[in-house]
Amino acid sequence: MASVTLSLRHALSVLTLSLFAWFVYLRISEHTATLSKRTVPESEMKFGGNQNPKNLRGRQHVLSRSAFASPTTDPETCVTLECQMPPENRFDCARDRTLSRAECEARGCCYVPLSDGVSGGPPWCFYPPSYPGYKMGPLSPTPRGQTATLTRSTPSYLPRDISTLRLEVMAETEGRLHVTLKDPASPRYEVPLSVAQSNKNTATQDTLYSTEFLPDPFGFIVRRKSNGRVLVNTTVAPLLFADQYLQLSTSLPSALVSGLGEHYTPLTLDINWTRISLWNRDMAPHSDANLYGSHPFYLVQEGDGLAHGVFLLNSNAMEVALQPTPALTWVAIGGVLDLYVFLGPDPQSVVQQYHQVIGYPMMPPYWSLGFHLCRWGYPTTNATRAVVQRMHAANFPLDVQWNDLDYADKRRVFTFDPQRFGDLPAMVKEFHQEGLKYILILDPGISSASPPGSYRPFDEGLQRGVFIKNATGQPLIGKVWPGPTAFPDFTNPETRSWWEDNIRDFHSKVPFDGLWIDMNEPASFVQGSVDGCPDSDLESPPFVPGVIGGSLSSGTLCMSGQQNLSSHYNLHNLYGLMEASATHSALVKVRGSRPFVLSRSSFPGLGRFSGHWTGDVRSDWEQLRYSIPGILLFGLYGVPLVGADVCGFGGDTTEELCVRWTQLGAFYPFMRNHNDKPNMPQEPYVFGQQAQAAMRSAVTLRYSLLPLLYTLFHHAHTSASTVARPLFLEFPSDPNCQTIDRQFLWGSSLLVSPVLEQGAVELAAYFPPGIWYSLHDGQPFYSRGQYLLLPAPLDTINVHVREGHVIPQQEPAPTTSASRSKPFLLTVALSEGGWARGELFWDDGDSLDTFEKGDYSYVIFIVGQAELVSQPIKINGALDGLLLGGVRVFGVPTPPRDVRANGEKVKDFSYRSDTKVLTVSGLTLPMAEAFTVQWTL
Ligand code: MIG
Repeated sequence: MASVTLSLRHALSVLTLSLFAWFVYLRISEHTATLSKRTVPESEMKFGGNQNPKNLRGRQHVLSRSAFASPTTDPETCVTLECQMPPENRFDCARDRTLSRAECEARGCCYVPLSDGVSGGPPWCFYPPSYPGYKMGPLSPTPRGQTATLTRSTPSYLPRDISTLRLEVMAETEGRLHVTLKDPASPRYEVPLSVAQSNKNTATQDTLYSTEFLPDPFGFIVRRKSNGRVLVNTTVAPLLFADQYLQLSTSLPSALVSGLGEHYTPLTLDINWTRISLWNRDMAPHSDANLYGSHPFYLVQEGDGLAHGVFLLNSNAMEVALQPTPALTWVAIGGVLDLYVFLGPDPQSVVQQYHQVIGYPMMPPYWSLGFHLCRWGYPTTNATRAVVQRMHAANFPLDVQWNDLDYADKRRVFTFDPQRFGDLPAMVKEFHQEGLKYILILDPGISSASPPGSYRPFDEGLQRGVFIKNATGQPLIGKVWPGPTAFPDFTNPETRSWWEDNIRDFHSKVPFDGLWIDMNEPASFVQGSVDGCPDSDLESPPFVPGVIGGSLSSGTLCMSGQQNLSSHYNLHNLYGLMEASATHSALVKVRGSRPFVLSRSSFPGLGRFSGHWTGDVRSDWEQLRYSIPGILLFGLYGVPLVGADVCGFGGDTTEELCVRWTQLGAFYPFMRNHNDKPNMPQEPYVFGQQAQAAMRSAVTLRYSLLPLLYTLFHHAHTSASTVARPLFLEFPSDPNCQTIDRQFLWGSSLLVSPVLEQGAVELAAYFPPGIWYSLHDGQPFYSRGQYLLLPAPLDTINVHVREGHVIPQQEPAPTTSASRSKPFLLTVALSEGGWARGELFWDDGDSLDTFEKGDYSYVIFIVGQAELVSQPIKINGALDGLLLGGVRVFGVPTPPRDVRANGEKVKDFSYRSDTKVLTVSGLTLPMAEAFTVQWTL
């Protein structure tokens, strides 16, 4: 025992010495730091202890705060010694601006410049472990969990600290922990998201997590029970909770972080001192910019196949900082801290647990999975008609024709130009007769400058008080396409009904099938309003996250704008979500069938009402490549109906790029070719014959796969699975899949490997272990978990079927209304042992709530021992008259002697011994009835 004590003492003194040596080194290196970007004022460059009284006071906390402080430090030097931590463990105490030593120390923080200090690296001003925080009172039980009071006796450096907080900890489900921190004295703004709460407080022995609380300063730790892993640890840095600055840091168990959109990033984020701002903004996608939507959710792959997620339900402007500790800091400039932790334990379960909170995605109409064609700059109805005709003439599938702003009279929504689009109603009816659908754009800005009596949406809106008001109570006027505009306040129930009235009225003239809600960040061409914005704490908060334009009102409305629920400062990020919700329910009431809404701006929960496109992507190869993580992330965010503008929006496309983009776009859950006004046309028919053929075959391939895609949407709608799926979600324990975002899956069965580089005619694609069959010809690849070089000439997109799966397909046709009655085809990809399984969800494709009402059919296909059996689990008439026309079986080892369907011999079959594919054609088996197809080996 004595020798143990002795050697421990020895170790401690060595530690003290080496810390001292490092301290000296750092102090010296300060002098060399003047060349770096954060210059140290001459007056600050002196040796000596930190005399800041706050820091001295902080000393008494050192022993209770174990994270980085050495318990052995000499009481006389500990103040400085506790600043001696590895740079990656520093948490920034100066997020708002660069501080001098004096300013930093006045905050009670450590100031230790780094000689290699580059802007964007470790902070020079950072919290000491002893930084005074909140003190936690005793935990007491509540019907929903536990609660405690937190008090801060030493003020932070922020204006208007909230010094008493109420902590609530709710074990809502086995895999979901909910922690809130609020002001018990006066209610603060909270996001109006009604959460699917579980009423019961899950018994702690049943949860996948355990929690620990550190009382002084307050912090909490969430562990994964199964392996003790710390998933959340907020004791690494102080909790700050002031009126306009809420900050919570946590360590991360791994550097594999995905989420925190909407940004132009890979699937997993760079955590090397990255700052990410969440603030909805009309901004063409590029790196380091806050884009159209905000999703304060991250998923962490823990490295061993397990994963967890965290959601901060807060709609204020936010900055999230990632650092290589690894750790993450949330900073929100308002609202409350309302945090969910999802325990998985696998990534797909994390996504499901998240969607249980934000809502499962809507079921899209079947036609919306077809090909959409749009551009800004179809000047007339006749030009629009001609596009459709040329698509037909060139034999391209097309389901939905769109118009952009061009249709509107003086660019005012709910009107159409009497000259150029005078016969718009007739055009839409013609499209309907051809089996097409029609969608037009609808911006939220309502023109406020038309003479009174000439534009009803504004006149009535004024009367009904539906617009966002400025600080003096007048409608706030910004500027968008029609000129000066007022902005509907969708948090006001009266606005929703006014919106619905306008949609009904316009729909009675132009029977559109869906609405495209653009500019709903909301975007404005003037900052704040045409009259500027008043001076206030809302307009200039103490801390502004790093947003494009530098100001919160840049490209949007004044923060002091008054809405029914709260200020625009609090509600800005919800604008698109609220508009989507109002538009969705208006379409339900007006059309009575399944709504289609496409929204640019987004927030958690958008997927319940709308799809999303990734905005104004440039027509270039890099943007093509980044569209994959873009759509995959929106799947995690609960918006599975998502795509990028095929062939790119900004700038002229090229033929090769447009072919490759059409091939990839054929596997976006939402596929629309859309183009900016000044650009060269990029409809598929404008290109050369070879390019057209390649595009046609990609779109046709998509149409043949729509029964699978629709079934995947059904699963997303009913069980929150993803449609376009990152490989790591499906193969969580395969380390090779952790960051793959140049390939993706449809559901669990199809692997899509597109060409993303100019001039490439082959690509290296990763195949997780198992057998993968080329969807094209059934050629098998037996992977040990390896890359394979795939040929990919211009006419080819590589798609592989995973062993063990049955893919429901249908003969393609020029529209989905035609393809839906064509014969089905089943593609069977046998496992090593000769098994496979698949499903088909089928309904009328357009009615409301068919699943909820039980008005659908569901068939399971099971294959084993050289027999395919269909099991109609539920039949409602939707499959009546539909036939199975053929079967392809991949991986049949030897030529079958005969093939039987429902016991009767089939003549029409063939077998290829090179690829081991059995093809059975000419079947006429009713899909609504159980059937068997056997092959005898
Ligand atoms: O300020 O409606 O992202 O798809 O074509 C541009 C015109 C407004 C932006 C959309 C884009 C659309 C365009 N809109």
